[in-house]
Amino acid sequence: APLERLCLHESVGTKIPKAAFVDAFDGLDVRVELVGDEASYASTDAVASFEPRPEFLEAGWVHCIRAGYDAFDTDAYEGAGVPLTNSSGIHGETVGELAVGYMLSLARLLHVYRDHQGEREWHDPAYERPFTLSDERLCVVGLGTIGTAIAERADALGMEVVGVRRSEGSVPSVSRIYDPPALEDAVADARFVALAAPHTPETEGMIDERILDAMRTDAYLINVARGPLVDEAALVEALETDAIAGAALDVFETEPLPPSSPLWDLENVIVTPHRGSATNRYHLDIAELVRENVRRFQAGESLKNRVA
Ligand code: NDP
Ligand code: 7N6
Repeated sequence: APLERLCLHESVGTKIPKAAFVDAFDGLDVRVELVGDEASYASTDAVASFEPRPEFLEAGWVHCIRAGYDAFDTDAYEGAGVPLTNSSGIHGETVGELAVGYMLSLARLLHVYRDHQGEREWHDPAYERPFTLSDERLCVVGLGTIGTAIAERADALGMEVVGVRRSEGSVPSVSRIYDPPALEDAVADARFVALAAPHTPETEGMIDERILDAMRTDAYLINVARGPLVDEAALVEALETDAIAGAALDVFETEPLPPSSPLWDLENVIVTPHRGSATNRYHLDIAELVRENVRRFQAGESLKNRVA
């Protein structure tokens, strides 16, 4: 049956302004409504949401406004025959630039100077500490939209880029690609290791004590993917014992990061509050994707970014 209504679930409000999101669908040929948890759905409804809800399985199609759809039960969608789509493909620039910002700061100590600025201190770091990114090696784990965007930007800064992913084939700006079982070798010579793979049973805990030990002692870990990819206790241990040099983290095992986490206090760690995709146009990027899929749905074409 053709779609008659596009429901924007209120949970989108945790990441984007709801009214602006509704406006971004101006002129769409189906009715657009902001809905709450009291709503019920029919096969003529599409739902766009940040969080999953069991009742979405009654709809005709569900769109997750995140790239990482690990909170959605894909088996349930497949069982119910309801297509689920995600928002991969739109985070290259936003998350790619964040990763570059992290690397520049870790190399040139912007975060450290900012800490001292609060004390009006003209901070003088150890001479050996700052370095340039040029010629340093970056290992990108997960070479999709985000991983590729990080690789391209690092390449433009003169870095040497290697990467890890399961599928075959070369990736622009990446000089060597390793299979996931060779992760230990892939990270061994890197100054930066950046995580950009989805959270799956296979990637959960992939950065553990063994991998952290394999990293150089002057290496930095960047996580813009999902917290559970990293054994956080092992990471804290590695940071506190100087087994690695530092980290920049946008995602955590528990979010918001609890005030009791030791990560807050480490000078060599940059903590950002899961804002990798947070820019003033995120709602427009998502709306463009959803509009395209409304068009496809109505035309009986296969949906873009279908994940179940
Ligand atoms: P994509 O689906 O485009 O890319 C994911 C990549 O990961 C693919 O190249 C895939 O390649 C690779 N991959 C999958 N499994 C493994 C594995 N076991 N080892 C190594 N690589 C693997 O997703 P995006 O780039 O759009 O997003 C990636 C993740 O980033 C999302 O799933 C989400 O969790 C997170 N994210 C975080 C944001 C933030 O705000 N910080 C914003 C947006 C996304 P292959 O199949 O060949 O292995
Ligand atoms: C912002 C979500 C994703 O998976 O976690 C990120 O896309 C950001 C709505």
